[in-house]
Amino acid sequence: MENGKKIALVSGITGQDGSYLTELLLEKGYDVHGILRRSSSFNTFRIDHIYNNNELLNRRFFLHYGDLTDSSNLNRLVEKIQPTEIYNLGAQSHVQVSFEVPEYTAEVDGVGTLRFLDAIKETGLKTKFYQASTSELFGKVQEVPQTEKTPFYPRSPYAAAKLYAYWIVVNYREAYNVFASNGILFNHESERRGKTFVTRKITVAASKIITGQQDKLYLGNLDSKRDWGYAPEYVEGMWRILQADEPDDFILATNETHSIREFVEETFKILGEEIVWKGSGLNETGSLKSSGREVVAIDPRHFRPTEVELLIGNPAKAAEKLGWKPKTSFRELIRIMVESDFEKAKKRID
Ligand code: NAP
Ligand code: F7E
Repeated sequence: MENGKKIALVSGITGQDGSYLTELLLEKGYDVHGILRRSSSFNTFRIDHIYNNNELLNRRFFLHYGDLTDSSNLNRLVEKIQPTEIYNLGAQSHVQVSFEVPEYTAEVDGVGTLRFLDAIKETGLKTKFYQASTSELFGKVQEVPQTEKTPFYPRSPYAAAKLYAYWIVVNYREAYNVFASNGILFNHESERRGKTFVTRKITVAASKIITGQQDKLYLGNLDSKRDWGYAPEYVEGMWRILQADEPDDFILATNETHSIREFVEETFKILGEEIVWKGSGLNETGSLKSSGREVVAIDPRHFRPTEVELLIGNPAKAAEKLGWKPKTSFRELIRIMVESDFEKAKKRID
C-alpha cells in the first residue's frame, strides 16, 4: 500500500451498484480496481463510459478478471492490489433465480464472502471490508419497520446465502479484528437496474407499450410491498459505512413501502395513462382507462415458492451515526426511471 493512497477493490463492478460506486470513488480520488467476470458476450455496458473516459479514468481505473468462486484469484488480487477498502458487491443477486440455482448462489453469495475475508486475514492487510447485505434477511418479517435489531427470517436460497455472509462478516470482525461491516440495504433502483427486477421490468415494458413495441406486461405477485430508494444515494451510504471510526452494521432504507401494483399505477400515470384493475388472482388484469386496452396480466411463472410480502426499513442508525439520509421519493424515483426508458423506447434503443 502506498502511503496515504486510497485504493478500492470492487467485486460486482459491472452491476448497477458497482457502476455508481466506481463513479463516486473516482470522484473522491480513489484508484478503483474492479473484478470482471468472464462472459461470452459484453457485460461492461454500465462502466464503458468510465473506462473510455480518459479524464475521469486518468490511469486510476483498472479491471481484473476474477470470480467469487475462485479463492486463488481473490487471494492474488488482494495481495497484488493491497486495497485500502474492499466493496464486495458481486453476487447472484436475483431472488427468484436463486430457487433454480441454490447451490451456486450459496457458493457465490455466501462462501464467496468468506473467501474474500479469509484472503484479508491471511495477508494480514489492514483493509476495510464492505459486505453488500440485504433486507431479504428479514424475509418473513418479525417486526415492522425493520431495524438492525430485528430478527432475521430468510425466505429464499439467496437470503439464506446472504445470511451466512452477514454472520461470517460479524465473525471475522470479532475473531480477527478485521474492519468488516454489513450494509443491510433495502431495494434500491435506478435507470441502470437490471431489466429482470420488477421495477425496471415495469418501466421498460410500459415505455414500450406506450410506443407500440410491446403488447402486454406479465407480472407475478402484485401485492408484495417494498421499500424502494435511489441507487446512487445508497452507494454513497456504502462509502460512509467504511468511513466510520468502527466497523458496524447499518440499514439503508427510505422508511416508506409501496406495492408492485402502486409501482405499475404510478409508472403509467407518468406516461399519461390511468390503470383500471379487473378480476382477481390469476385472472386479474390492468387496462388503460383511456382506451380499455389490456396491458397488464398475471403469469404464475413469476410467483416465488416463498415470498417476502412486506419490507420497510428504519434507517435511523445510519442517519445518526453516518449522517446518511435518502433524498429521492418513490414518485421521483419512478419518474427518473420512466423518463430514461421512455427516451430509449422512442429511439428504439434496447
Ligand atoms: P447486480 O446489478 O445484479 O450486479 C451483480 C454483480 O455481481 C455483477 O457485476 C455481476 O457480474 C457480479 N457477479 C455475479 N456473479 C459473480 C461471481 N460469481 N463472481 C464475481 N462477480 C459476480 O446487483 P446490484 O443491484 O448492483 O447489487 C449489488 C450487490 O448488492 C449484490 O450483492 C446484491 O445482492 C446486493 N443488494 C442489492 C440490492 C438492490 O436493491 N439492488 C439490495 C440489497 C443488496 P456480471 O455483470 O458479469 O453478471
Ligand atoms: O422483486 C415481485 C416479486 O425481483 C420484488 C434484489 O436486488 O432486492 C431485490 O430483490 C417483488 C417481489 O426484487 C414480478 O415477487 C411481481 O415480491 O424486483 P425483485 P427483490 O426480490 O425484492 C433485494 C433487497 C436484494 O437484495 C436482491 O438482490 O416483486 N414481482 N412480479 C416480480 N418480481 C420480478 N423480478 N419479476 C416479476 O415479473
